[in-house]
Order: sequence, then C-alpha cells, then structure tokens
Amino acid sequence: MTIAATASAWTCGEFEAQLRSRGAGYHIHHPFNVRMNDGLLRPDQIRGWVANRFYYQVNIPQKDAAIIANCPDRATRRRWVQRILDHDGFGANEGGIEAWVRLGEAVGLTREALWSQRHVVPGVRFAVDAYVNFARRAPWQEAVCSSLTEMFAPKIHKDRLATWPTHYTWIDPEGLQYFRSRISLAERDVEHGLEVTLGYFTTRAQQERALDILQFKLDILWSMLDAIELANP
Ligand code: AHQ
Repeated sequence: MTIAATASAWTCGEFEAQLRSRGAGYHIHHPFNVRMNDGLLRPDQIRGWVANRFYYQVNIPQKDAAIIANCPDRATRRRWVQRILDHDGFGANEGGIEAWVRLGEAVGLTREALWSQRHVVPGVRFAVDAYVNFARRAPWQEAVCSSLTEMFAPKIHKDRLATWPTHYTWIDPEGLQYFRSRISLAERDVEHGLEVTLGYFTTRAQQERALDILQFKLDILWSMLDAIELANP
C-alpha cells in the first residue's frame, strides 16, 4: 500500500508548497543555464540554445490548443486561449514567437535558419514532442498541471535580463524583449494553472500524481539543456 493511498490530502497551502518545492529541479539550476548567466557561453553556444528553444516556443500554441481541444469548460477555454494569442500574436501584436525570431536575429541567426529547424537536435525534438503529445492524450487538467514549471520562470527571465547585457555585449538588448514580455504573462498564467491544479487534484494520491506530472515537465526542460549542451561543448 503506497503512502498516497493511506495518507490524508494536503491542504491547498501545503499542496502548493509541495509543488513549489520542486523548483529545486528547475532548469535554472542546470549547469548550462548557470554558465549562460555567468557569461561563459560562446556566441555559437548562445545561437544553438536560441535555435533549439525556438522549437519549444513554436510548439507551445499547439500544446495549448490540445488542452483547449480536451477541455469542455467554456470559462476555462476563454482564459486558456489567451496563451495561444500571446505566442502566435493577434492583430498588431506580433506575439512571442515573432519576438523569439528577433532574439534569434539579435544573436546572429537568420529568420530562415530558425524556421528551417535545421539546428534542432534530436534530444530537444523528442523532449518537446513528448510535451505536446502528453497534452494531447492526458486529461486537460493534467496538461494544465504540467505548465506549472512557469511558477519558476519569472526568475529565469529576470536573470537573463540582468546578465546578458553585461556579459554578451555583442547581442542587441532590443532582442531581449521576449524575456521582458514573459515575466508578467508567466505570473498571470501560473495564477490560472494553480487554480485548476489545486481544485482538481484533491486526494493525496491525486496530489502525488500532480507532483509526478510536474517532475515530468521539469525533466523535459532539463533534458533539453542536456541535449543542447552536448551538441555544442
Ligand atoms: O517562454 C516560455 C513559455 O512561453 C512557456 C509556456 C509554459 C508552458 O505552457 O509550459 N512554459 C513556458 C516556459 C517558457 N520559457 C522557459 C524559459 O526557460 O525561458 C520556461 C518555460 C517553463 O518554465 O515552462
């Protein structure tokens, strides 16, 4: 009999604290990210990271559309659809994917090279595809839970904004607009993601499942940096 089957459920506060404690495994602590923020990466390594992360960025709208496709609740869909618009853009707002292209151009990549995805390494492709496929097949609340790695994202964006302009003077600071834009969007998204997660995973066994789902997504982000680091030592 596992602990989850007999232990009582955590309160919402305890459950959220458990989720946040998994931040210890967030890719902000990955050696590649630490070296990036310490200014130790060569331009080609920065370009490799930007080109590979582009594959993650362009897949986020399809991941979010998969959640919407599985979600029967109109009120939830009305909020979740904003994430697709944030990345794909709407009207005059070019969106986050276009902002990532500008980051690519600022680090010396061409728009064509990014969209060709020729720089994407197998480990990154497999990790990102695993995320999208999970969102397609899992109950929509589980896919929402997997997005909660963004609880830790504001700090990682703030770190880049604080370190790149001094360490990587060859990169036009205008190219960092994506990181600036994500801080408030991540905070807004996490509010909704936590609301769904704390409301859906209510028994101890379900709460333990939520922690496993969050760990799965932490592993996706971690393994992406493993593959990117290995491809360009
Ligand atoms: O730029 C990022 C982004 O748009 C998202 C969406 C969210 C999700 O739905 O899983 N996660 C996420 C993340 C973004 N940036 C990553 C980074 O390191 O710049 C962090 C990542 C996340 O924490 O999940």
